[in-house]
Amino acid sequence: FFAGMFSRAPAGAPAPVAAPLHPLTILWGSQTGTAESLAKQAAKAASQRGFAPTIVDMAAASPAELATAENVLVITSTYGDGEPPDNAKDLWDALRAADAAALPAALRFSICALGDTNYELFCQCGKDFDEAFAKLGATRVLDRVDCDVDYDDAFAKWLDDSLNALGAGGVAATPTAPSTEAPPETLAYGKKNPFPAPILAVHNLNAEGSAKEVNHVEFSLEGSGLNYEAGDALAVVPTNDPELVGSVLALLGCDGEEAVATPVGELPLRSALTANFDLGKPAPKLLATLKVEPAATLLDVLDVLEAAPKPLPALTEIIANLKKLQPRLYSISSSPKAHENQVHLTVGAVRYEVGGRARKGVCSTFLGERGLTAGTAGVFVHANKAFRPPADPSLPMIMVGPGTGIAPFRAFLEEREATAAPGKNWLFFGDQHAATDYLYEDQIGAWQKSGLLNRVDTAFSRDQEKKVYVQDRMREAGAELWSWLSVGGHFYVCGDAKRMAKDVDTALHDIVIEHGGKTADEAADFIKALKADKRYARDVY
Ligand code: 2AM
Repeated sequence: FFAGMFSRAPAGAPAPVAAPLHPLTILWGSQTGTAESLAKQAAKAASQRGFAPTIVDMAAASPAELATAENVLVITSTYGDGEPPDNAKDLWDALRAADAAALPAALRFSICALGDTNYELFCQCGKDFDEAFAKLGATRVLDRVDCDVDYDDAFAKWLDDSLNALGAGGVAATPTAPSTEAPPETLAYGKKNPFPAPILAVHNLNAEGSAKEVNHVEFSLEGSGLNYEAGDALAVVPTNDPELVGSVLALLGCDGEEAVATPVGELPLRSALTANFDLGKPAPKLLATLKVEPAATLLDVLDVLEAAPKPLPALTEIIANLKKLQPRLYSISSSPKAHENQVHLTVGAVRYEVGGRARKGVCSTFLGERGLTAGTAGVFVHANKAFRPPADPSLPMIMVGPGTGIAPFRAFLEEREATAAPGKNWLFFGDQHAATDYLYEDQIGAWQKSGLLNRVDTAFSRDQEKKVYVQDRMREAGAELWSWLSVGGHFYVCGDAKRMAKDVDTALHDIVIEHGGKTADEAADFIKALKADKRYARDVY
């Protein structure tokens, strides 16, 4: 533990020859920037502990280079359907290829996987890398750690354990700088201290008769010191539906006044269930505590409490097995240059019925139903540096954003309007029906009139017998799409990762083949290069 102390020179002694620094490669795979920022944190901690860290974007890593590394930390997220982040895809493919070259046993690695237990293929990308590294012969120095959305503690422990494991054999700790009297810190607004943002407006963007409910939500950031850019996401701290809280209390046989322990101290049970605990998908340890077999029909904590044999275990035991209520991330739909001190979201309300009970998406219905009465919601900005309008304002922008996927493109277009960017703009939008689901129709129409939007293609899937999707519109306009790409255009996709983004990607490949006169392999290389040039960016979920 104090290994570093021994290498430190006693006061007054001549300075020792510096111990050689341990090289450390920190590989990150990130879709929304979390893994990237954790890689930076890891580098900082590692250099304080005698490593010479290099942060490597997986998009820039090849198996051959990797084979020359000695110590490797891998931090990667998973998104959509157990898929690697876009910047990790090529390395993931290469390491899992049937003919992948072996990695040396001298390559020692430790993997931190980021994920969300609400998804079936939890942390799949991290698991895949772990398996591939081991199979190719590298040496795992620590069991992989899979982090849920509440990753801070698990990540910190993984990092500490990993550096210990990799540094075994005596790493020289660099002496820490002498501490000066630190002024009392006022905690800035951010993840650890969300800003209670006034909710200025909430309105439904769909017309009466729509099957959808998408709300436009406006927050004030005045006085918060929070800044964002078009392309960033906003994290919103929701509260649980009071009716659901009431049903849970009833099953627990509690009136809500009982004091319980929460991550932020002792609170009355009702407040804790409202603001601190996740009443959604139950943790496996809650099922075990309540002696309930896992089943696909158990969607939330209330289902499990209902299914549990009675009498239930003690309240403290149940509470100890609840997950922490997490903030939800939404792509921001405004430009700060168009709305000073404001941030806007475009939030699709999640509602469905299972087992005779109406189910509600926690944050989407919190904002839609109770946003205005709550008056404020805790928010912080989640930067997404990989999703930005072109750095060169004269380059064309092609945006594919069906449904709530329109959100960041409203922000991009507002940004381009506010900065009088000369580049051409093309929007693909789709939804069920033109009459009820054309989100931001007025604003889009005004931009077509003003010339900001050079082209808009809509795909209203259910307005005719045969379904029409955005990728169909792309194919129809393939020649022009190719011409925009060949003059340096940027291509953006936002929305559903599971189907839409995949189909759009396929359409893009087909267009490059057909109109760019390329073979399938050449088209794949062209699109890889687009990604590497940051001209193909996706915000998909
Ligand atoms: P659908 O629900 O009528 O099938 C936004 O939700 C729009 O995306 C809807 O019009 C929806 O159509 C459409 N959509 C569904 N699956 C899609 C896919 N694989 N690719 C593109 N759009 C899709």
